[in-house]
Amino acid sequence: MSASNNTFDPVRVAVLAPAEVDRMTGDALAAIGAASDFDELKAARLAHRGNRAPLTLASAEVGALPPAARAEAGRRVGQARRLIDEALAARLADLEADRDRRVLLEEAADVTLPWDRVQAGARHPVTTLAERLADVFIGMGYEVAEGPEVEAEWYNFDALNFPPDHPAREMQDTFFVAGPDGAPRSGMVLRTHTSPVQIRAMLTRPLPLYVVSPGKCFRSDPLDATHSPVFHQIEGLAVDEGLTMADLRGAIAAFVEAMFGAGLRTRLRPDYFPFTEPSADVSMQCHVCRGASAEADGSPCRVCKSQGWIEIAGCGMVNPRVLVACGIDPERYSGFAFGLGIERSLMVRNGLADIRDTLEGDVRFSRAFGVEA
Ligand code: FA5
Repeated sequence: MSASNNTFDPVRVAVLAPAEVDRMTGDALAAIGAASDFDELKAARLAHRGNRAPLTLASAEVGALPPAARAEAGRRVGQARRLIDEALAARLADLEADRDRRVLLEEAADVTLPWDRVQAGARHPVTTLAERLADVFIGMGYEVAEGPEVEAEWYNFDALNFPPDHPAREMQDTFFVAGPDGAPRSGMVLRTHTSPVQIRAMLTRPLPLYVVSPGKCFRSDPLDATHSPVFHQIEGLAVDEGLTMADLRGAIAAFVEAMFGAGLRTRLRPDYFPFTEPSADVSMQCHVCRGASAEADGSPCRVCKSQGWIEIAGCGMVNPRVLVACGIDPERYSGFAFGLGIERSLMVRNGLADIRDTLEGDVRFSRAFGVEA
């Protein structure tokens, strides 16, 4: 600010002269009117109303005028400021209205467009079937238990009463994890079934115990129409006082009816698993011909190959040696277990001829099952 200039005529302080204030106002209004976007308007505001704007600098001179001149100069500058501020506000409102109009047009959603052009992702049918199978047992009071896919041999074989020389341990069935020093074995395997989860559950959960364990398994089986080196199983295990083979039959019958339809009979035939005694394989009446072995037109049933029955699972009463290995008193507790292949169940349930269809990731395959989120 200049020093007090009592002797000066206000009109002679050049920057406060009416013509000069009008010129500054005119410049400002022209710049504001010409601003075609928010950036240009901001630049105009800084240039004409900012700290270094000519009008701001001029208004600093008002205080240096003699009192008589000060009021008039102050009014002039104040009015100029008001005009510029109003112009800024009006231009800002115009630009905002323009932007809103443009956004409305550019971002409008055409609600008449077809909505199903973009394919929604969906889970694989093996996953949804595994969840459905687990849900049947959850509905019967079972809990879901999980275990690692890279498993200790002890859980996968020893604790399940596989003798050391059991053929299932041999290289053709099992992927052994190599040791760190290049040794062919490390004591770890890719689990060959979900049964090791039985052991983990018995070792860690309180009794009585009702668990179901879906999961991925690995075997060095060559890939063909019914075998895959990577597949899924679901395992059920119950350990309680007084459980018998009748409870096992009841659980399996309830499960088959829930998955394949009411009224289908189940059949148990003797089988062998080291971890169950007695052991059985489970078949269900063919859900297509319902045991008639033939289709409605008399041709052989394609699903059960005219057998009338379809094998679906292995099962049995938990071998007392397994209970002992898990620290459970076999005099007090008994248990039953069952396990089935999920891809094979999907094949039976949906009439698939080739397990490889479940592996290839072709969306046309998954789409045929419908989109289940
Ligand atoms: C077992 O794995 C037993 N752990 C099942 C069991 C559990 C029995 C509890 C008793 C008590 P198995 O080797 O039969 O059993 O395999 C079970 C199912 O896994 C088979 O019926 C089949 O559906 C599926 N499966 C086995 N190998 C393959 C494979 N390479 N590809 C696809 N599915 C397979």
